[in-house]
Amino acid sequence: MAVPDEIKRRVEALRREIDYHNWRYYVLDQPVISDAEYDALMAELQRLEQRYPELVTPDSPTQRVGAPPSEAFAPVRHEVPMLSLDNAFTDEDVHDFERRVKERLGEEKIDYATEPKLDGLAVSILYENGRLVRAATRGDGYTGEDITANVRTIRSIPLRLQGSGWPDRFEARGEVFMPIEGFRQLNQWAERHGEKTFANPRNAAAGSLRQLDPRITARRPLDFFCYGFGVFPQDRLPATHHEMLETFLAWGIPVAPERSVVRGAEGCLAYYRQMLEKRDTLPYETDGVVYKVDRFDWQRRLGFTARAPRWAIAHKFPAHEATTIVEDIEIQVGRTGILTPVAKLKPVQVGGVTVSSASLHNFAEMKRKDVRIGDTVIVRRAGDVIPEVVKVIGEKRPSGARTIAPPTRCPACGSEVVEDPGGTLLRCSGGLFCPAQLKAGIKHFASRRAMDIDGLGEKLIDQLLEKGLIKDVADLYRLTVDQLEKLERMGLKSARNLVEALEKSKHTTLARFLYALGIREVGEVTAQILADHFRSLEKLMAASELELEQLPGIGPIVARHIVAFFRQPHNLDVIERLRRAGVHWETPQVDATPRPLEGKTFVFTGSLSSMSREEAKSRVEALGGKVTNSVSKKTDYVVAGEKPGSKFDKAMKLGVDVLDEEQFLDLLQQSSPSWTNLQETEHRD
Ligand code: D41
Repeated sequence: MAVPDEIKRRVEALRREIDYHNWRYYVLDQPVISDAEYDALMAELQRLEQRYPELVTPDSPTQRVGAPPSEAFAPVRHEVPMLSLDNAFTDEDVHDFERRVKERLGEEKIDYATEPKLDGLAVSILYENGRLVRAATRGDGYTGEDITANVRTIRSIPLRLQGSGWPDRFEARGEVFMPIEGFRQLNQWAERHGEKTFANPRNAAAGSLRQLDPRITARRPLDFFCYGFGVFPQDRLPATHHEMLETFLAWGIPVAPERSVVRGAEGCLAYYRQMLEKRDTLPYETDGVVYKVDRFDWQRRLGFTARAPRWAIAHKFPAHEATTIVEDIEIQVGRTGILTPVAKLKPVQVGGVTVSSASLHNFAEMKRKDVRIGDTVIVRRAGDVIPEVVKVIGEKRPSGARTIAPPTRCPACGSEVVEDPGGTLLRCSGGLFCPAQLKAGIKHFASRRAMDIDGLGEKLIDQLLEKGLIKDVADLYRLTVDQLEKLERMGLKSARNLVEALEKSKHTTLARFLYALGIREVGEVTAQILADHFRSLEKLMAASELELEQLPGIGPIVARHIVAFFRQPHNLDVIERLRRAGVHWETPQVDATPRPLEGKTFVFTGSLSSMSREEAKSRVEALGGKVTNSVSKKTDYVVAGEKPGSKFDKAMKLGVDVLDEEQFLDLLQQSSPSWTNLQETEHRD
């Protein structure tokens, strides 16, 4: 049976339209239709292709995951070698580079195209007659591997080009990378499912591209920015690199938005500083910037050395990772007594900051990574997270490298150490008799989201405790300018400021006050729930476990901690003295039924085993949340059941929180009045 012409035309029109919207969405980040409209187009195309399989072509937007898993990657010889880049590390190096360029060209005013240097993998993508026909890794620069099937799954890379005027045959070259948010999601997912996590976005991108099964690659949040070309007819080139990039963009090939054109080495350095400043806020990891002589005729005159062009240079940022030595492993005691092993490091510069310690998270993690005193380790500090030990360099372990055993006594107070029910955490049982817990508790009390006492830092708390000026948080309000002024690194001015900050902190809210008390398992969310419900401290203090358990998100464990806290004579005394010192708050306004998911938008994909979609929807709505059908940046949660669809991939791409069924049930439990058993994440100090 022949396919009717109108069907053929409709299929073609749908593909053009979907390609266009893909480009608007993934490359320009300027969609012109809603996700629902897009989904409808895709659904129509899929329906028609199912009905008329003879119409399916490899470049149809439905065919991103086309090829079956392969045995190995075939070698690809690069017709135009993929050169490497020389590096500059200092301003001086950049000036030297420009001096060489000027000398060779005999020109004074040089414009440079500048772009971020992405930390990913270089690939070359061949287009023939506007269609993606092959993609290859860089390999050794001369021979790479055929990764066409995997590259086709990267949504921002067009299978068919937009616009017009492309040469019959050309290569776009650029960097495949994994955006930071997608990397976080991927690792979180892997961790929850007991799978291997990746050390950094680059490794994750490499691991994803190296998959022999493109269905796996398709699940990975990969992206691509083009930075140049390989095969390309000489007579079709524009005059400059930056025009070339604009041309690629018009054909639907993504390029980095942060690109620019600058004049001279000074312009390059200004760009460098600007990008370094922005570095931690960019959605992808960079290891530097690249400067390229903008004019192609000048590039040709400059030519190449054996391995790299003379017209380009990479100016590296300080590394996010560094190698150093573990000099000691200390045990820190947090506010709730949790013992955390911390690696004390030989100080090292990481990403422009001196790092001398890195968290090992817990003893299980320390054992898994097998970190020992004397080891050479790789430490990593990306964005604004706490530095961590990525891995031990095994070959460099000295013969005497020592492990430390999980302690049976608290290193700060000697109290017995108990294992948390979960099994991974160890805890000091000393409570407020433990000076380390006391100190962390005071720090928490003063913290911004608790009583917000400006200027009361760790060092100062140390001094106050040492000098016996305070024994608990209530004593803070008896401190005088006179006493404070005499402390180290304090002056009259700081002493006055602190007393003023203390005075100001007295006016607070019940929720903040409850949070500041540091009751176990009572984080900000629970404190708010308690404040909203009881509206008076006295009523809360008189509540029974049973009564507390009736509240949304409060389970037996939390209830027990709350009751136990208010039974401690010491705690009652501190509260009494705080109130006598003048700590006060307004009675919170009455609130109607709690709507803990108010303002939150959910999207479901795949099937849930414990309830139907309908039921899941009504559960979310009962708690004030909203359920929609398509994922966008405004979506708060995507709930992925069995066999999730494209919404899952999209969530990964956009960095939307993805919950599996278990996490979703947890969230419902935490939020719901009838289901009780909150496990609020404990804030460790
Ligand atoms: O972002 C990058 N990693 C990047 C890499 C970039 N922005 N530009 C690059 N330009 C080149 C030349 C000048 C040779 C076309 C590169 C690379 N090369 C490159 N990446 C890996 C090896 C070389």
